[in-house]
Amino acid sequence: MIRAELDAFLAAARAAVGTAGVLTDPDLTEGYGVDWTRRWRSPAAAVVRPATTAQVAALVAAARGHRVPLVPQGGNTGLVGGSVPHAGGEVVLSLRGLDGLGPVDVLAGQVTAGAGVTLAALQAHAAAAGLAFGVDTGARESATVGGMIATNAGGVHVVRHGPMRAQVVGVEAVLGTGGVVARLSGLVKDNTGYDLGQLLCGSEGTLGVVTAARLRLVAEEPHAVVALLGLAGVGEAVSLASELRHAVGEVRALELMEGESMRVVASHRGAAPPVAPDAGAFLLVEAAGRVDPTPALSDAIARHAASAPVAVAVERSARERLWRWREAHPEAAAALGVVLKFDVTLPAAAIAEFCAHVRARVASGWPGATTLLYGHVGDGNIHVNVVGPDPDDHAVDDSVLGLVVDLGGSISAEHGIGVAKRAWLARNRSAAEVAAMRAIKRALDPDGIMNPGVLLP
Ligand code: FAD
Ligand code: 2HG
Ligand code: ZN
Repeated sequence: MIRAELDAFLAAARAAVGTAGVLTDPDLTEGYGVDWTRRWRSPAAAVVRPATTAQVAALVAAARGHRVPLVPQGGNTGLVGGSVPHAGGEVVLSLRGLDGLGPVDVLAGQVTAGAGVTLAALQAHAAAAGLAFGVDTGARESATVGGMIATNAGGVHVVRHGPMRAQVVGVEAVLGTGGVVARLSGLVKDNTGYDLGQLLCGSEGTLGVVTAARLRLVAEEPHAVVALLGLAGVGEAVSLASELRHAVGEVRALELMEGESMRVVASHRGAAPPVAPDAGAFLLVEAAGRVDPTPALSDAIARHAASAPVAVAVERSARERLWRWREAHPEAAAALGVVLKFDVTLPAAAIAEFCAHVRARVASGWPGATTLLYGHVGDGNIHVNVVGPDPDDHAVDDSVLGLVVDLGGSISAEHGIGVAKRAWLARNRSAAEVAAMRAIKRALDPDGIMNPGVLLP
């Protein structure tokens, strides 16, 4: 990018958001250029922090005028390198300042939230009105509404409430054209042409900037129970997950932790898991509802897994202690070094075979590497974390993602494509699909300023 163009953009940005909203000091911008995994880092030419939709519109117009590439950033918890610059010279547009939360509309069961509202703040706001938000993830303290829409985040409650797109009733956004689209009226039925809000779900900042959203809330589920079971292997966990889901209507999470992975977490935490430390696999099941689901879950476990060691928790802090064994997996992997992350979905019937083969492939190709396998087994979503190989060794990607494609899976379940899986998109989507995506990109971002180099190869 030409320096004079950047300077002209920064002058326009200062006029739009004020001097304090434009950061150029490398000490202040550095953190915005490194992602959560520490795998992707590249300095931002500047960081701009708008607080209103009008300011975002002015910034996109200035970026178009001066051909300055923008990287939208929320909580910077994304795991595919899409939230930080990667070519050098991009301006990071930090949306965290758009953190307004409207009153909960109890009648409609909806709320309007700014793009910068964190998941934890949204959850607390809904709970104060006696409702709940349908998505939950381990990144709740930092991940934002805008980032979760842009990645179509999944998380631990998809089996019950669906992913982020299922919560989105409408979106307000500034497109790459500079046009502002706003559908925050909360109309659940609105078949007036293309659904632009849904198009932005999973668009990873490549089509426009989400500034706010109208979100569906769900009924509060005041009674909850969590069970952690030790099982012989991944196949047993997949079968039991399916049985429990059919037997207990209140199931809202079904999480897998392969045995070797749990032992990495145990070593990281300096403690043994509360059941069967040598198990081949662990299944965490959570049920929740307006009436206590504990008897129904206990009955189902007695029927389908009578001999499995199990720890059950009803009281909130005890439930959270069991959840820690699942949620500590990403940080335990990160503590070992830079993690190669593969967030994949497999058909249920292929999950056990995939887990066995992927572990064997990594062990034979990269001796000494550590592999963790865990995820949202109720959705067929397995997180493969590999630590040890050079992050730029794309042979690991070929080996792991090749197996996924061969088994009929998807190379991205919930984290997106970003820069990490860009070269692989065409292995999972047809030429016609990629061409349609490119046409949409050209139409909504004609100057190619929105997160260039992300998602599309
Ligand atoms: P960022 O990381 O800032 O950005 C992510 C992408 O969205 C980037 O491409 C960025 O350009 C774009 N973007 C951000 N804000 C906007 C906006 N306002 N408008 C347009 N584009 C925007 N993900 C899951 O799906 N399920 C999980 O269970 C889960 N657990 C996690 C646990 C941990 C410990 C961590 C670190 C991450 C986890 N994630 C999970 C990944 C991550 O939290 C999600 O992808 C989340 O949706 C990213 O939100 P963010 O605000 O941090 O977005
Ligand atoms: C989870 O489910 C997240 O814990 C993160 O999606 C997965 O870090 C990962 O690979
Ligand atoms: Zn996940």
